[in-house]
Amino acid sequence: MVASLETKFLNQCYENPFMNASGVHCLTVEELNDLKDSQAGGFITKSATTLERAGNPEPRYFATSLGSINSMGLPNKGFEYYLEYVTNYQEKHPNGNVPFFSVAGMSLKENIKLLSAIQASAFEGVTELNLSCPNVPGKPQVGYDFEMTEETLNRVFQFFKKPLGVKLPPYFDFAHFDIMANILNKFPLAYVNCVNSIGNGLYVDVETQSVVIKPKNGFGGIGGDYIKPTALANVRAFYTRLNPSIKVIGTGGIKSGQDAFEHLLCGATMLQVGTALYEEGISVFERLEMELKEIMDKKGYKSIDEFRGKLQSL
Ligand code: RRO
Repeated sequence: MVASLETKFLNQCYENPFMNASGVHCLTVEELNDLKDSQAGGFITKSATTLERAGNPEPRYFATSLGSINSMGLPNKGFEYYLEYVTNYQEKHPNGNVPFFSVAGMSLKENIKLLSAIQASAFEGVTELNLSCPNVPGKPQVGYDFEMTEETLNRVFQFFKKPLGVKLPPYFDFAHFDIMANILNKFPLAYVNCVNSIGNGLYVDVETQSVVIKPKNGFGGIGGDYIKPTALANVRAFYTRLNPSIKVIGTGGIKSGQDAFEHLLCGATMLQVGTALYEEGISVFERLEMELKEIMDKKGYKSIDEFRGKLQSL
């Protein structure tokens, strides 16, 4: 195979565009080290809140034949745990790609506090602000509140000078793509990550006539095959609307080289894998790379840059 998957993202060079999606295989130092030792090009931590959280009651993740439903409820080891991991990593690998650091405050005030602490820290890597957690009872997603999104970014960019991306929920209407892109284009964002899970779906087990996860009477975020067309639409919609300086990370329904190729064609630069990583384990990255290279070889592409974003219209 001759194709190279090398990917430049924010002045860093990654061997390939694949990463875990935040939340999958990244809760503990052990899991993060598994990702470090895997074939993934990069990796990201579980979204952190100020204090450790146990998350929602179990069962809180369920795999179906077409994907997954989850209502984890933001379980995480707390901000300091992950800050220590990423800053230690940076010290030990001065020329390496440090992990992305995901944060998800439960309020504007908490987001400001978390990002201020990152700004004041030695961490030089990429921070992802999660504006789209669908699973905390009583806390609507910031990404669906346009005024709150703009206010948040206004406040954040008054002091935050390090590379910052946002994790967005899926949008379903051209009016919403336009409104959101107009807001995002006002800020020096490094990237947007499209998409988080489709919020508040419901899976029914006919056998037991029951829901399959315990929190929120079975409602939860949908991932996997179900969401690929929505993810591709969001990648494409933002790729074609955002300033070229704002990159797009594609997340949603990537479980084969073809899925990855489709996301890249729509304009994604990095690719994150959620449900498929959960189901297959970290060996998924090796398979995805092989499959993507095979497709590129067949089509005669030697690098991703030759086809990224070049989706044809009819
Ligand atoms: O922890 C979760 O329940 C969760 C989060 Br923070 C998120 O951003 N997306 C998701 O599907 N689950």
